[in-house]
Amino acid sequence: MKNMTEKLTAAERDQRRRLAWFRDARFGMFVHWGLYSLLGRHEWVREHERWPRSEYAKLASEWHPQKGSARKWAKLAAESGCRYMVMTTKHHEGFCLWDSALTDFCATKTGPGRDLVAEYVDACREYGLKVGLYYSLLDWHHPDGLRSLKHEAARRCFVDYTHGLIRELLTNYGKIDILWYDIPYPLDAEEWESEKMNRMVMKLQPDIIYNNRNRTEGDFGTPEQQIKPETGGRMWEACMTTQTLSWGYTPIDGWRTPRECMDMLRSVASGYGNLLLNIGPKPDGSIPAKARNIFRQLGGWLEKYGASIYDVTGPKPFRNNIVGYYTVSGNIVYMHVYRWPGSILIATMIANKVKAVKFMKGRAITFTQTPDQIVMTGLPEKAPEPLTTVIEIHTEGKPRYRPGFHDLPKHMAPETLYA
Ligand code: JFZ
Repeated sequence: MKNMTEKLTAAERDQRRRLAWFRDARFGMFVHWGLYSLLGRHEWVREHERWPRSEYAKLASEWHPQKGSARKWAKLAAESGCRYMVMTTKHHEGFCLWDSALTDFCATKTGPGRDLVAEYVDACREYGLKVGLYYSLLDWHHPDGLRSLKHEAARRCFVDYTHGLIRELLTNYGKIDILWYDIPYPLDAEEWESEKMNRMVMKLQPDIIYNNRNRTEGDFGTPEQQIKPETGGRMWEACMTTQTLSWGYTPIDGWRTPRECMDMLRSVASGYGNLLLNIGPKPDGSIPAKARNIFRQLGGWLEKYGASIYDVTGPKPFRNNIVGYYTVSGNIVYMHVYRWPGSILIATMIANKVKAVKFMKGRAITFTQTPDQIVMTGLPEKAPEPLTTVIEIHTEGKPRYRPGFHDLPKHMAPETLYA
């Protein structure tokens, strides 16, 4: 990212404006819901089990989700400290969850008999959440979804269909905050007409942000199932499952623990990115209990310690280590201690004089400071907060970094370090 004093192009300035809310959003809820939810064996079930097109399509008439489902997700998301949601409006299976004029393979003309995207968008707004729409470019249902690779006439037809569906989504539901493209197989950017697609998106929704999965750079990166900050200040969002086995609903037990999900949250905060944490609702729309519990626990923790996660900058140049991940806000360095070391804890890298050390929302901590270390003593043997304990280190002035052995260029290296 260029700093404030550098000249930005108009496009960069506009991107910065559009991304402003997203930079500090930190936590969102991803929802994978579609015909695959009925089978409960992964959202790729049609492909994994090689379902014939017509057999799979019959599921559409068997799907009868309950009214008010989206409101329950949005309520849970809002109560859990999420600031946005993203829902699959069409996954690879090709079924459109909204009222489309371009296909009959959609929610209003089959079993559901209702516009599930409209219900979702309304629910997000009711709970003050930003609205994200996931859209898979890859389409197993459309006859030209694969043929488009080899035949120009098929490509023309399929690309028109694709741009048309995206146009519907961004025209008929008011303000949309995120367009979350997925898998651009089988075409390349030129064949998808991705630049033109983005121009249409921006024209319909001038404030929207979109990701990088239509073979263009997009506004943010999307590391998947890994917390890997983008370099150069580019905004990023890690999408992660609460269930190791599947994004879509499955009754098979592969649940992550709340603690593992907490680890994701402190990691993204420390890398100045966002976490989009997934639920796969059951076909009726209800949320699996284990997923609900994960969100509730993170929500409870955030209610208390949210200030160390939202509206902070990443640790740069503070580096994470096995016990402590750092975030910074004003004159406070927050240490997120995930693996509690016992009665003594050592913080490093802070060049400023430390004025006070304390448990966030708790008691003061006794410490001594040398030029390189802040040694905290008299700590409990067990982690006071099992999900992650937050320690506040209050510095005199804005936190500055004290370099270590590996940070210094040769000419600056002192004779000895850590003396
Ligand atoms: C895709 C989908 O296939 C999957 O079902 C789910 O919706 C997920 C969020 O996105 O899966 C991907 C997409 C991109 C990568 C890996 C899996 N990737 O870039 O490594």
